[in-house]
Amino acid sequence: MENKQKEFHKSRREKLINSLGDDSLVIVLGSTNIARSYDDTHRFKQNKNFYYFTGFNQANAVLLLAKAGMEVHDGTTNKIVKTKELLFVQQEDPLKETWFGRRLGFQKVKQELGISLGMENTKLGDVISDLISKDKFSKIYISLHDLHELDGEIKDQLKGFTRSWITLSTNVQLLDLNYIAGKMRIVKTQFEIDQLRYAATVTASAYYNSIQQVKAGMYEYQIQAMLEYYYKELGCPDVAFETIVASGNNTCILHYNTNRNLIQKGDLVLIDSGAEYNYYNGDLTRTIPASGKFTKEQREIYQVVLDTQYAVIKKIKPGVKLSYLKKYSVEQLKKGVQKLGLLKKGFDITKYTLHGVGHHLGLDTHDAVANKIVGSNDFDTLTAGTIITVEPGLYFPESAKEIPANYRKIGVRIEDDVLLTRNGNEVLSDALPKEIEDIEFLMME
Ligand SMILES: [Mn+2]
Repeated sequence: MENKQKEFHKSRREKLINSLGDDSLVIVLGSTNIARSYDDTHRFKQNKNFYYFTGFNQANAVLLLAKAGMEVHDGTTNKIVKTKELLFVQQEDPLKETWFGRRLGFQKVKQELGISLGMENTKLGDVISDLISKDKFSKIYISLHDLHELDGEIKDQLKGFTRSWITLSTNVQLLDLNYIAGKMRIVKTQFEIDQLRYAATVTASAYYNSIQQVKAGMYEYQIQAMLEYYYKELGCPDVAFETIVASGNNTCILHYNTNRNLIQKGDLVLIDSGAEYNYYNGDLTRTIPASGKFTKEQREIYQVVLDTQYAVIKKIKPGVKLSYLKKYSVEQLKKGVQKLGLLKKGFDITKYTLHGVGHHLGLDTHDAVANKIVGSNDFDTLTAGTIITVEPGLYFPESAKEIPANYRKIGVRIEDDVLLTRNGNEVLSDALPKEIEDIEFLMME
């Protein structure tokens, strides 16, 4: 791992323990492999909080942190050592490594990851019992969700710990790590901004290259294949989430990702996708005409969404609330639809806007935030260094009988990734066209 990245994760561990007292022990659980079918597993994804504090992407690992230090037996020197950070990793195993991939090994933890001490995860159970029995810690931070979902080697190691809760919890406060980790993750460091900028740039380039090749007669998944080819070609080995390529009436299904339909002449094609770079995510949406030219109706709806997106982005600067942006976005969309005269007076636009205006973006595509809570919570007010998506949409499905028939089967969403700067904002995906003329130009044969 590069020094810059090591420094970043180290700074996160230090910030976390410095915000806690000497009486606190932090247990950060990594992910394990999840079954897909028979003996096949899903592609391994590290737990995002664990990644944030370690940068380590192998399975069945656990990080312990304590500001006051932990006294443990170091297997390498055979001495009792005191450490503020301790990473448990999988045991080296030549046979398993031949089948499933290399393991770091506990002795390389310090050199490779910059974490003071490494140990084999077979010792986790004993170390935790020992630390707790010394009565030094009156607060234990752990993710309740991850603990509940726990599986594999770590589950076995933590059996004693979870069994001890009945007596432990009357003496020790068990606190959810997700809340403080989420609060930290909301404001991005320069290192994170660099990763997110790269993810957004690669995503934008892949869209630029793919949009030019879209035609009626293709299957939705063929567009997905092109996009994801360019992500990989440009240095992003994975996607942020399942790519959405929706044509025709499918544009009105928000998380449509079956991508199996044949694209028809005259369809709109809505593409919502993102490249993942170093675990950081891009998330863009463009809506384009399959035949290269928007129809009059598509153009009208598209322009309302585009004008709304511009108007919302203009409002983004430190101090603005995400809940306000959502309200403002819906108002703008409503005004635009009203002007077109598509609906009777007193209509409910939210039937057609369906979702909020955007979300925080980071290690998670919907980043570690309770974005449904509005009002005075920690995450609603945006500050410099936060990154959000801005993605207004209008969706008029085939079944929307109160809309004139030629305006149905039209779903439009336009999404960009926006960084809050000290005085305003910067659209990280600004290079990707979204004006009607620019898209039509790009799609010209
Ligand atoms: Mn999004």
